[in-house]
Amino acid sequence: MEQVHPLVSIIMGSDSDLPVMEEAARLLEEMHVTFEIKILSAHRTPELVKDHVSRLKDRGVRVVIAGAGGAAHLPGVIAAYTTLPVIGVPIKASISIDGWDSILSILQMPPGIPVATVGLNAARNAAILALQILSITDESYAQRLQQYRQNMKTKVVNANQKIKDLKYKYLID
Ligand code: RP5
Repeated sequence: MEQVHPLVSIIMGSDSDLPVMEEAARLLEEMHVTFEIKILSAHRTPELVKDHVSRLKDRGVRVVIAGAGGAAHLPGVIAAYTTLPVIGVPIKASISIDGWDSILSILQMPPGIPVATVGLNAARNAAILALQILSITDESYAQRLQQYRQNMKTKVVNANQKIKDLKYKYLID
């Protein structure tokens, strides 16, 4: 591993978000991307958020993935303290109104401080997007993404074979 610093910072509002956000960590691990994981809350530890996020760029971090549930202001607050791209993951927390509170508070940032928002609980997509951003300057990540896509393609092709194996009498192929 070349980098000794994290390229991606994964931040979430509570340890209750971890089961969802671990999907991002697993993908980054699989793709050999260095990362850190921090639990920081925009309303419970606001000064820690400011302190951590304002140092990210100098520490070599290139992309932030931020997940939160409920009235999820954490990704927006992080975006306010850095010019690094922030990818927001809305999380369906236990207090959630079906996830909509989180989706809308991350997605509907007022003009000027955007958060690139993925789908509900879609932490893996956030990690893929982070990898795509990193691959602008490092072709090796693009190659790993191509392999990842190739693996997905193989799975779909194999799934079609399973349908053929069902051997319906009236199925026209
Ligand atoms: C948010 O409130 C967190 O991101 C979490 O999704 C939600 C609930 O937090 P806990 O009460 O489980 O700590 O700040």
